[in-house]
Amino acid sequence: MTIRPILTEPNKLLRQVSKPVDGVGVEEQTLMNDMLETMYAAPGIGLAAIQIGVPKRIIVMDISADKTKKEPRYFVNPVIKNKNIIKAKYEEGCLSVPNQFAEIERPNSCEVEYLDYDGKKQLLKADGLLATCIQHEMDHLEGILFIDYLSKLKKSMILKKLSKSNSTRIIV
Ligand code: GNR
Ligand code: NI
Repeated sequence: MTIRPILTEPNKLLRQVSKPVDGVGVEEQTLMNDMLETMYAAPGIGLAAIQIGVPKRIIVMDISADKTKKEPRYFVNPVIKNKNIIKAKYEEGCLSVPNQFAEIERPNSCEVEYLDYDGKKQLLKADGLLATCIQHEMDHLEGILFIDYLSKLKKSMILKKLSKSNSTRIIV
């Protein structure tokens, strides 16, 4: 397994719409292994392939609080089948928007159809953090970041902070 660099905003690739894969083969499984290792190392609770520069509709996730018991989840070609009309607010962050957080409102539960690590079709009913995370990751597949839901002012403040910390990183 290999840890790969995570792309951060602003980066055009993060705005690309990812393409469905033909199925789950060794190539996709290797990518998922690398994505999971990259996510754990970050650390994060989810990662979309585009965040490491691969425009494929593949997501990995682990929302388990106890990091000694890993509960990896793999979603290939995920499709949201149902969204609750009831919404919930969560404080979201993103590895591609480092150290920035904001409350985002999304449907509080959803159903998602996808292929798992073995290419088997699955249907999952998600709520709470899992539902939030799935929707956050599915947005990445469409080139959407959580900051896109904020007011112009809040979004520009975050982008300004990011560009400042980016230039600091280069100096140090
Ligand atoms: O690590 C992450 N935490 C998180 C917290 C609240 C809502 C969504 C997330 S996903 C994020 C990792 C990430 O950027 N995935 O794309
Ligand atoms: Ni993200």
